[in-house]
Amino acid sequence: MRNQVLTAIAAGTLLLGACASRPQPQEITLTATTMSYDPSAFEATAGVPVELTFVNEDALEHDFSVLEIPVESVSEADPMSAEHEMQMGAGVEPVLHVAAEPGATNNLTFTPTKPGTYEFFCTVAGHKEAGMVGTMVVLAR
Ligand SMILES: [Cu+2]
Repeated sequence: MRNQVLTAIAAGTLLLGACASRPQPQEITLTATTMSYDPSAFEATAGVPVELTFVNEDALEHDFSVLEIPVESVSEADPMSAEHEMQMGAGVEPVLHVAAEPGATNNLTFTPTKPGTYEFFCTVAGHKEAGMVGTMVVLAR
């Protein structure tokens, strides 16, 4: 009897341990204002899903793009943003991209897999040059 109780406790502890090791998504809200991002820098953790909420408070269309970054499980809530005009060289496709119309909000979920410092920017013509650029720091888990 006593052994059965101990076995049950041990199994319960194992289950708790399994739950604790699954990473909770990191929720990040990034706001586009007049030709800038707020915040202009944020941190993420490698191997932990990022749920990015992109809020456009400006009167112009904006996006959040990262050209090169090792990621997995990328999904964009509103695929309309894939169709918006990106002012990039032919054949250049950012790994991460989410756009929002003026006053709109869009979402992007992704899991960065490699620690490092990555630049994000707006692909609309002239916006990066006007200051729509920021830094995402991916920390080791
Ligand atoms: Cu922009």
